[in-house]
Amino acid sequence: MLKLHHLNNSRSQKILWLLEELELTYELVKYQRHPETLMGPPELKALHPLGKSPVLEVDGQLLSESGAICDYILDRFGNGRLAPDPSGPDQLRFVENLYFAVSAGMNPIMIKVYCQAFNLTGSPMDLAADSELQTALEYIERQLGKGPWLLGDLFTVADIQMSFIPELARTLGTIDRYPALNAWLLRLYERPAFLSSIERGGTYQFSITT
Ligand SMILES: N[C@@H](CCC(=O)N[C@@H](CS)C(=O)NCC(=O)O)C(=O)O
Repeated sequence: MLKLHHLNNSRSQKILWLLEELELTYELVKYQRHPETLMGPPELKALHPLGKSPVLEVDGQLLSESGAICDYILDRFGNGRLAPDPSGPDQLRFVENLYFAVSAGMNPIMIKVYCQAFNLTGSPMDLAADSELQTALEYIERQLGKGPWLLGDLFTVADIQMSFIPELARTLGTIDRYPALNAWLLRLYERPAFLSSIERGGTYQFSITT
């Protein structure tokens, strides 16, 4: 039995979307951010020592970290869907994208978020993070030159995971200078599984259309 512990307006939306893409049966447990601090509620902190969302519960066992959750779901339930042929030419970039989306791609965003919170906007640290963030966005933009998705014609879980980076980047500054990336996000939002994830999870304020 799969249960997704889902925080509103968070990267947990990506896992919800992945579950919908794979048409899996799962239970959804919803948590709401505090309206002012935006932190997760105490129930989420009590659930898992890391206190973050998403958390996937599998037959009573808990798995935190969105990257690990994606890996687990795809390994166990993917049956080759949403991924390239592991021995084919796209596998290396696929894996790179998946890890980048939860590590180096997110780091400058988190640094900028903290700079904003602690009145360090415009500081050397903020500017360095901004430069790293532009590199990340450029990396996505360049990959979209060969087709509708990051791996050309093949839609994969990397598209889902990576979409969180420009969505958050937009809350920190403009992403208008990346036309392919903007068109890709709009294309992603048209996927039926994305729409059902919104139906099930509720509004998602990081969508570039909100
Ligand atoms: N590296 C973790 C980060 C998880 C994370 O920071 N989740 C945020 C939402 S995007 C959260 O739970 N925030 C609520 C809080 O910190 O109280 C992952 O990829 O799952």
